[in-house]
Amino acid sequence: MPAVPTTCPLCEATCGLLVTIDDDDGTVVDIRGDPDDVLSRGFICPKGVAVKGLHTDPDRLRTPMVRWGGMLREATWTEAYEEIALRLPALRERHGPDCIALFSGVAAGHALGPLLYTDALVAALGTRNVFSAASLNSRPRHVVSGLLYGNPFTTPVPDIERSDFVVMIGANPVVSNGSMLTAPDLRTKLRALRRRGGRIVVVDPRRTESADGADEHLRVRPGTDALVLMAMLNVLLTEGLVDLGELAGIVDGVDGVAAIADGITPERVERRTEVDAGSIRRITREFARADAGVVYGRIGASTTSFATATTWLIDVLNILTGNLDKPGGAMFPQPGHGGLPNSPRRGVPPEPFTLDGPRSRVSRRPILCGELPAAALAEEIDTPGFGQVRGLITIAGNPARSVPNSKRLHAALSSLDLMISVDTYLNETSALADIVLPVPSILERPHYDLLLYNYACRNVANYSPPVLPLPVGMHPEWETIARLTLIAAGGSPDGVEEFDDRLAAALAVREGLPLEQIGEGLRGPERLLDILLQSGEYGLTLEHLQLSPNGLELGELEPRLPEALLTADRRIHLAPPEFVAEAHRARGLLSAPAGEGLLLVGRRHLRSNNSWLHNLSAMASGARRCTLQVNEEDAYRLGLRNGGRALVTSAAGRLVASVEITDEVLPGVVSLPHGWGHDEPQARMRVAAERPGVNVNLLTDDADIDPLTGNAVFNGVRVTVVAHAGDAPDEEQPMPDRRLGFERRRTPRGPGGIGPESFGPA
Ligand SMILES: Nc1nc2c(c(=O)[nH]1)N[C@H]1C(S)=C(S)[C@@H](COP(=O)(O)OP(=O)(O)OC[C@H]3O[C@@H](n4cnc5c(=O)[nH]c(N)nc54)[C@H](O)[C@@H]3O)O[C@H]1N2
Ligand SMILES: Nc1nc2c(c(=O)[nH]1)N[C@H]1C(S)=C(S)[C@@H](COP(=O)(O)OP(=O)(O)OC[C@H]3O[C@@H](n4cnc5c(=O)[nH]c(N)nc54)[C@H](O)[C@@H]3O)O[C@H]1N2
Ligand code: SF4
Ligand SMILES: [Mo]
Repeated sequence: MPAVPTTCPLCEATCGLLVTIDDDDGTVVDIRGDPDDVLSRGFICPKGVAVKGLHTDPDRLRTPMVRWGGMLREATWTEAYEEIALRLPALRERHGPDCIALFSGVAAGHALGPLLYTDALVAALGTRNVFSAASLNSRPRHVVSGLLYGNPFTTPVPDIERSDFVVMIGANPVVSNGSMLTAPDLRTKLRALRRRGGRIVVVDPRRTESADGADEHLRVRPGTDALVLMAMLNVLLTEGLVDLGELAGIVDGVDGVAAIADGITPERVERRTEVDAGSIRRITREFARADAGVVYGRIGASTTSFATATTWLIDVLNILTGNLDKPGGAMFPQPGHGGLPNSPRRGVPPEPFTLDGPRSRVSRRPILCGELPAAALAEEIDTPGFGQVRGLITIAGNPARSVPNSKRLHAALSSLDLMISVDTYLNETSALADIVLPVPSILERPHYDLLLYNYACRNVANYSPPVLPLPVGMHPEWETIARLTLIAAGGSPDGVEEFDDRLAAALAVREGLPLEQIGEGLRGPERLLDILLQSGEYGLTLEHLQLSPNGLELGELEPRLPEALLTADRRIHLAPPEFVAEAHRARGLLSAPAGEGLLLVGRRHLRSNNSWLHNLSAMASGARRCTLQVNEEDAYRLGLRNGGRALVTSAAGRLVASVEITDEVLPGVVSLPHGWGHDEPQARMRVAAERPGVNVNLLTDDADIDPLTGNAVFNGVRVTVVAHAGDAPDEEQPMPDRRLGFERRRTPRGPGGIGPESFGPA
């Protein structure tokens, strides 16, 4: 039986999979890690195996659905497009182009169709109401890169395989498998780092699986990291530890940064951050003296009220210790494809990044990277006036569960005149749509990680053709988006080939390539990819990648400064006034009262993928995961019982969750994972609905954003918790999650959950 290599698109690690197909009937026999994969070398996590379950899931959509008489019913593609052609242009005619909004979910960043065709759809819609998961996730990162390096997508990535000191702020890569850091099997990579004498410090209010494996864990008060980082900066500056190294010739503004840290000593921030001053001092010295160190921040750094200040200060620390653009520090990958603003070898350089662009209609939120903050989606729908959103297209997302203030958003989505979703499932969002268009399974489409190779710990390129042929009656996702584009442009959905030819020609022109140089016989995303590969740094073609089915090694990360800088003068201005102001705002935490109640933070689990793997029993079985973690001290004070229920209330809403008492969270902190709440009656995720869990975004607030970037705030949300009558239903009984750390520090309570998850090559 042939084993076909492909790439797992479920998280950011881009692991190679080997899919064994039955010769006789073409069914998937099994999936294991690909030992020859250029990046993952055989590593796979349980989600990679679950690609088979996703492929065979009977709930996965295989035909379009159209709402007729209030009910979503199976329809033909022709019927679905007729319905769209009838309603979309008419709606726009009536209310103007901005009345149709588009939301791209995170899965759109892991699939060639949406990655390469959504821009054309946006252009055809002519709307400014464009939203994506980026503003739930990484907008502060984009803004910091934009002002420091001249481009929002120029992202420094920890060079984890050569580093000897890593400070992780609000990241849990042992579970998430890395974010804005494409590096399969981070657990082994972090272990190797320690084995070669390096050190890992985790800064997190929860004792996470990554903290368990680290040398040190600083249990920070949620939302106060900027103070810890300013105190580190203060130590660097007052103890003469600043050493810009190679960066000395290209960095300005050190004085501006020094002013921010002035007087913010570790001792001064200790009470507010709950991080011991002695530890901050010692760790800063160790970090500064390390041969190659890196501070790395992810979701816990970029989704608090002070996300910009935190993200900026992370880069400042890397720069002031000379660790930016240095092997073992924070480096800029050079992917195999061009067309990227971070590698404008040919083609048109990007527009200069600015924060002075347009703002949203209702709350004057910043429009950045061409997008409004997702936290403004509900208000743009439910606030009347010129430019009000009346129609929405969602692609590969579940905003009804992933965007703050779900109650408001649910009401807003339900009030739309037209909603179209392109998705694998009838999830809690697409279930509200009028027309739902399905997409091929992961095994039925080609793959190349256009986005994630920007974050890869090694430069690689890996193209995977479809493992299985497209089934009869299924359309490739790029064609679906192309058809929506054609309708939005006022035409018929039939001219896909001609549209695609035009798109390819335009891309070739933009990338400065002669048309005759484009791979003969190619169409769709493969042709566009071929163009981007040719315009890339290594002059690759799709054919090169086809000859290397396990991927092509392009080498270790190399220093790229100053070439990679796209600031007007090719220098790094370390202290833009906007960031200085944000840091001043964070300094205000020192004098502000700590406030009442508890602070809510999130968490991720190995067998979840935001909101959409819960429909596979292999992913959803075992210990309950959607529990409210509460420290023993708080539980005692509040009269909460393990396995009992708690009413959690925030400024935005309330919910009842089952309680898990644990010392994993600090006193004063509670934690609920996101992506649960599979209780939408119209959804079709039957396995997920059996253990729905609760939707944490009923508690998060769309009014609470990181002000400079509009990014959503998911961590450090103020809540009150009181005991709620009754026990959690039997199947809701919480049990501690399995520990995935390097060493186990305690035995889990309860009967289950013992034994590490199966990691490593099968
Ligand atoms: N298994 C699995 N993998 C995933 C996903 C998934 O759902 N499941 N999702 C994918 C996606 S979309 C992303 S963006 C990445 C995210 O990847 P990560 O950022 O590595 O994952 P998180 O678990 O969100 O880690 C955030 C950490 O921040 C901590 N935290 C919360 N508030 C604060 C704070 O104020 N300060 C500090 N210092 N820490 C804080 C939380 O306790 C948590 O441990 O994971 C990706 N990978
Ligand atoms: N409270 C809280 N909320 C959060 C977070 C948090 O930490 N805490 N994290 C935030 C973050 S970092 C993110 S990225 C978002 C994620 O939230 P969203 O961006 O809304 O994405 P998902 O919930 O992962 O849902 C992805 C959907 O895409 C579908 N899908 C999968 N593959 C494809 C494909 O190839 N094509 C199409 N068309 N559809 C596909 C899946 O079936 C699923 O329904 O959530 C955010 N929300
Ligand atoms: S870590 Fe797991 S989910 Fe992520 S790419 Fe690898 S196999 Fe897929
Ligand atoms: Mo994300």
